[in-house]
Amino acid sequence: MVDPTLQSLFDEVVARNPGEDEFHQAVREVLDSLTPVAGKHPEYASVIQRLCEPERQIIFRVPWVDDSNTVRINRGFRVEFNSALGPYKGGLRFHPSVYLGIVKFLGFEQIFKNALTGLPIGGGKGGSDFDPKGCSEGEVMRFCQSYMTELYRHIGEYTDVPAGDIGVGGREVGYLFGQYKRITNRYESGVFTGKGMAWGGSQVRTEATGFGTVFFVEEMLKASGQSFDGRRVVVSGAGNVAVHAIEKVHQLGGTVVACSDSSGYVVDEEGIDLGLLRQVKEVERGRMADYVERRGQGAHLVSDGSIWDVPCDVALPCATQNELDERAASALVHNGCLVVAEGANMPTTPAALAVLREAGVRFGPGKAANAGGVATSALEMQQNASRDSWSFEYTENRLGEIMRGIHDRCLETADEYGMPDDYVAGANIAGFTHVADAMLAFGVI
Ligand code: NDP
Ligand code: 2IT
Repeated sequence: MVDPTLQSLFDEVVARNPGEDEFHQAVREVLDSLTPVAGKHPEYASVIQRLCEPERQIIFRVPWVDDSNTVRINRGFRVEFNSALGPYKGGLRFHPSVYLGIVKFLGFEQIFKNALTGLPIGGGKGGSDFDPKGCSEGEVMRFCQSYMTELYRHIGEYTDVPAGDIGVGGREVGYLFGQYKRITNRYESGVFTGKGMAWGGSQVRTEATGFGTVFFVEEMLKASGQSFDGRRVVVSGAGNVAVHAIEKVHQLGGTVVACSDSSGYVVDEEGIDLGLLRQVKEVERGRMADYVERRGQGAHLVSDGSIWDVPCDVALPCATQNELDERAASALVHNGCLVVAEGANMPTTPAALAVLREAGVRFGPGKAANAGGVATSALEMQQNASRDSWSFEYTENRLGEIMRGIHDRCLETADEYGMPDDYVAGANIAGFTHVADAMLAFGVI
């Protein structure tokens, strides 16, 4: 890091949070971007230090009973990172890899992402090391109910508003919200987002992260005189974000030729068959091999390679953190990739980002590119607060406007600080200054 004050703040974060590699990585990336800000505004130094310390961290036991009557124990987390702009807002992740360092990296990123949306939401994240894979419906329900039996006392529509993330979709949100309602005896719709349409959900929330990412890339392409039309696109993952990114790319005239899950990736030169993919992944909760088997000739599965070896014009990592490494970035550059944008949170390693930058590949960081999900969550909260519900078309237009606004804010901020076309710097600085100004106004709290 160039700035010695920022370097010492970073060293302190590492020393105070040992072993939390992903959190260090997320902090480092933001602090790296803040060098020009720290030079201009020394008054922000104490804010940066406070921003790196969550306002509150909750870790709890989640006991549940599996189908064979065995007691199982998982660990639950909720990190309430920053409430300068609104109630803590951010998803819950259920995945065996979850530990405090993952929840803190996600919560930290969420602060800046949420600020970028321009909507009144603070930053938080939560989850558990529970693995829903292979669990029965009853086991997932009992786990969710036990998790909420502790979480309910910490959340509320004006306090902390969770939503989904990896391993937490509509089914889990239903069980979680249902248990909250039962324990509190309140129909408090605004306490959770990503709800079903029959019980307070918003149109477009399910699609929002994937759609929003593609809207963002559309703007990136436009900024260099291009479009999606006729482009080859690779999307990693096959979950909520990936599926809706694929849908929107196809609507805009591009072709998604590969997608993946943790069992491998599929190449389908004709374009991924979205109907079949959704049937396999969302209805049957199957694997990529099931897609290939049903799709027949033309599609093939690669179970031990990197999806980033598939040549493409646009690459959209939509699975998980650090899935696109230096070697993958080199392969993308070698194959002439024009744009990489993060549908997932922090999927690109710092070394990979350096390779893409060096080669002049346009890069959309997750804080900006995937902000459409949480932005639409904030629209869901607005609808809940006014006991209203908007049409699909109106809500999608709002999402499109928000994504174009974020795109332009990134470029304008990057320009203002002398780093044209650097979306990473633009997103980090614009998000940071918004939160920092609110924190300065509040005094030392
Ligand atoms: P889902 O659980 O719906 O899907 C996740 C997908 O990524 C699955 O295909 C999964 O494969 C794959 N995946 C997850 N972990 C790994 C891993 N360790 N290695 C390889 N593949 C993996 O989650 P989402 O689509 O909701 O989330 C995807 C990403 O987008 C995450 O980074 C999340 O934080 C981010 N995001 C999500 C938002 C949302 O609104 N849902 C909003 C903004 C960002 P498998 O099923 O085999 O595990
Ligand atoms: O990473 C994210 O932005 C999300 N998982 C969505 C959070 C939300 O509150 O909608």
